[in-house]
Amino acid sequence: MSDAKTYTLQDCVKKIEDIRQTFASDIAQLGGQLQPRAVEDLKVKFLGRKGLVTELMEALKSMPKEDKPGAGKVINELRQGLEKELEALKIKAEEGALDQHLNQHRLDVSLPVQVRRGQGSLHPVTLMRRILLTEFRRLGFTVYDGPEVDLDFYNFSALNFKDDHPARDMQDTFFIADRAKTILRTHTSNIQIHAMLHEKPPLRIVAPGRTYRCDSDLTHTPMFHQIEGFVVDRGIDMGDMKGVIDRFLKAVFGEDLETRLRPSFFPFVEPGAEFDLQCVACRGKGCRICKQTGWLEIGGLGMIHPNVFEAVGYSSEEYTGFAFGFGIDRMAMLRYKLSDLRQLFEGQQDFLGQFPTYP
Ligand code: 2U9
Repeated sequence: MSDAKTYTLQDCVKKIEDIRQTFASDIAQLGGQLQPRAVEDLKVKFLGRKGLVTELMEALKSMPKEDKPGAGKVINELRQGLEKELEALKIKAEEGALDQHLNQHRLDVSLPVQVRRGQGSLHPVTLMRRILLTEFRRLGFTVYDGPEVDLDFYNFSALNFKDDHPARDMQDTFFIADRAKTILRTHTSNIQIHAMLHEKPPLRIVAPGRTYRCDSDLTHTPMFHQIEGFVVDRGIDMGDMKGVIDRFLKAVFGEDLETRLRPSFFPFVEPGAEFDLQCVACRGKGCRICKQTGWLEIGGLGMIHPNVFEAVGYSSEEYTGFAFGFGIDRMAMLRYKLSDLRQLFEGQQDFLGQFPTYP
């Protein structure tokens, strides 16, 4: 809220009225055709992390002390009211969707049985992972796996995340109940820490897998897939890093596409950068997919931080290395021209059946 200083109980009540009206008109706009996804989108708009009610709760902090209890109470009532209404709408939408499905797929139990064994197909994320791994194996990388439930040390401390780093916050990381040091990994870097502790350089490793963050909206799912890789040896430099990224992106998306690096920060690398690929849809001309920039943001990379080497007992005087990471889901969306990330996790046969049986 830009006018946070002058925000009073009266403003708050007025804002609540506005939110209620917006909510009512959003529902009216949905009309009779209520879809579960539309209800989910409404939930994000009003109760999500950046939602209208959440924003109002934030404004509470800057209100005069005497107004806070009253405002807190009415905002809470609003939130509980919306939660209840959204829950009821969700049930209604799901029932509607089920009725619609049953109407479209009427089953005549008197028909003779048809034995139809579908051939099956691979999930787009599996296809994308296999394509990526094929290219990385060609470049001499070995594929490693590791635990999805792991200790803080392998996911954070060994990767140079300080104790108060925001990524450790409850909002980002799923903690396993009663065991604060046990978490669902937030990236696949933990695999590489395990690998470094078991092996000696030279290393050329890729680590694909499921990762978990406490995040859910149109472009984030609580579980997503990442692939990370790294090379550790004597004399590895940024030229090696740029070469590997450029080679594998060209091999996967097309030899005519350029790649570029932009400086960025990650605790486990120094220097760090993000890497972009020329837009696969418009080949760099500028379109809706690349937001007219001609470039797509793909992932991050950098030279492995000396503190990471120290944490696993490698000499940072003797060895250098580079590491990179990116999302497999996003890459699958680009490759298969998918518009909605959530389709990847809904298990709808109509959607999944469109993909091939091998890459
Ligand atoms: C070790 C040391 C360094 C892996 C890296 C990134 C940069 C990165 C994100 C991009 C989008 C993941 O899918 S995403 O959210 N990753 O930007 N990852 S360097 O660095 C490592 C890994 C392991 C031992």
